[in-house]
Amino acid sequence: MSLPVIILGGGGHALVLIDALMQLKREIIGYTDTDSGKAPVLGVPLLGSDEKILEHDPAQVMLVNGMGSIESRALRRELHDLFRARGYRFARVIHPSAVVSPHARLEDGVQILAGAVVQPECRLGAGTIVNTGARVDHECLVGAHVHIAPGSIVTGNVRIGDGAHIGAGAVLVKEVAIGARSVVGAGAVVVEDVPEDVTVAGVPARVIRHRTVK
Ligand code: JB3
Repeated sequence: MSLPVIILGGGGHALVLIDALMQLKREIIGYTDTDSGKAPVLGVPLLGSDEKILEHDPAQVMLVNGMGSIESRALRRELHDLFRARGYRFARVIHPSAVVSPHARLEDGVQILAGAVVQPECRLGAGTIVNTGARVDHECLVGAHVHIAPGSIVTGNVRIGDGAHIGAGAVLVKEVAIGARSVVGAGAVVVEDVPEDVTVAGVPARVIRHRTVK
């Protein structure tokens, strides 16, 4: 029997997660948000701020991290670590239309959304998002809190470091490595390794910025 869930955040990413959880018939207690004036999301009520979670026994609920955007990537990881340290667990969310190999390994809190594909012998770290229609092909090693945005294609034997962002519609050719926290711009085609903490864009992808914000 799956435990009921609480969603952190009530924005666009949370909306998509709530829709998936409803299709999975998962009981949703509510969502938390820093904005106290938010309306219910698909009928799911706002519980209040994140402190409200502490009123629930960590053995009786699971959390779902609704922080999605590039601006809140660090916050997504911070909230995950904060609540894990307090004994809460993050549920995996796998949309019923996603295709996930039984030979893929998914850590806690991985989110695989509508129409996404994850092929065998992939490893996805804690909290990683494979967003709508994205594909992760065979034997990819993906770190924690990576966002693989809608429609992107990660081909075989690719490695992606913690906290990286793969923009919508990007293509990573086989065996490339993306450094931790780096950003691949939407529509880029990555044909060679990308270091840590940079932004790349274009076809073929080139470094356009060195990132200072982690
Ligand atoms: O690209 C796609 C398909 N989706 C994007 C997603 C991955 O990222 C989407 O288009 C957005 O760009 C983004 O969605 P996200 O992260 O839901 O962003 P936004 O719609 O701005 O909602 C963030 C919500 O989190 C807002 O309601 C904030 O008030 C709330 N928030 C901010 N800080 C917080 C906190 N909520 C909680 N519980 N705790 C916080 O510390």
